[in-house]
Amino acid sequence: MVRQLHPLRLLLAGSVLGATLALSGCSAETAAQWGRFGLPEAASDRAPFVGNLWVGAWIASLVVGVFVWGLIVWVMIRYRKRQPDEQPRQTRYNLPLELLYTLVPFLIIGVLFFYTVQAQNGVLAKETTRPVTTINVIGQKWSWTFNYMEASNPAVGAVVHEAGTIDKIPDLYLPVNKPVRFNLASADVIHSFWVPAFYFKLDVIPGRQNSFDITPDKVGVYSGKCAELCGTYHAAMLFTVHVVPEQEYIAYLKSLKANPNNVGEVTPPEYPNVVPTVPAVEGEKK
Ligand SMILES: [Cu+2]
Repeated sequence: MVRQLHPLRLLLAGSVLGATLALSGCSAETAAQWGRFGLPEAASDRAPFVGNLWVGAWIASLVVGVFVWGLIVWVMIRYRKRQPDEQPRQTRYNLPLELLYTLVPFLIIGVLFFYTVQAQNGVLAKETTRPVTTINVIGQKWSWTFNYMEASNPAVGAVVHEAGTIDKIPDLYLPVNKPVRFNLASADVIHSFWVPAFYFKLDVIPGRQNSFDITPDKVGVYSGKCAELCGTYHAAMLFTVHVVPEQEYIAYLKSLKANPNNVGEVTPPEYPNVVPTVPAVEGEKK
C-alpha cells in the first residue's frame, strides 16, 4: 500500500528544513542584527533614541500586520462561497465600522508621531553638563573637511584640519566617551553627514549652520557617508571614523599639526554659489 504524503506534512517538513538551514547559517552577530531589525551595532550615546523608535515601529507594524492578515484569512475562510449561486451578505453604509477604519489610522499615526518627536528631541539635545570637543565639518563636492577646533586645548594649541579629496578618503578621529559638537557647513550644495553606527545623520545646508552633539561610546573604526544625493560623485563622499582613547586622539591631532598645510581653519564661502553660472550666448545680448 502506498502511503500518500499529506500536503500539510510536506509544508511542515519544508519549514523545519528551511529554519534549520537559516539558523545554522547565522553567526551570533547576524542573529543579534536581526534582533535590531537590521541596524548596525550602536556606537554612540544617542543611539537608543533612534534604535528604540526603529524597533518599536517595526513591532507596532507587525502587530497591525498580523491583525490585518488574520482578518483577511478569517474572512476568506468564514465567508467563502459554499453554494454555486450564493451571494454573500453585503454590508454597506456601516457607520461605526467606517468611523473605526478612519480613526484607527489617525491614532496609529499620532502614536508614531509622538515617539518620533521624542526621539528627535533626544538626538538633538545639546550637551549642557560636560565640556564639548568642537569639530567644524565642511561638506564639499565630493569629500569632507574636518576642522578640529582645539586652539584652547593646551595639549594641541592650534586649530588643525584634514581635507579629503575625491581620491583620498579623509579620516575623522574622535575621543571615546567625550561629548563632541559637530558644526556642519556646506561649500556648495546640500550634503548629509551620516555615521550609520551612531544612528544619526544631519543635513549639511549651504548658507546655514546645523549642529549636533554626540558622544561616541565604543572604540572602533566606522564608516561615514554622505546621505544626500549631491551630484555626480556623491557615492565617493566617504570618510572613516576612528573612535579612539583620548591620548590617541591628541597624538593624531599633533601629527596633523606637524604638517603646516593642516594648521588653521578652513571655512566655507559665506554665500556659496550653488547655481552654476551660464556663459552668455553670442547674439542674445540686447
Ligand atoms: Cu554629498
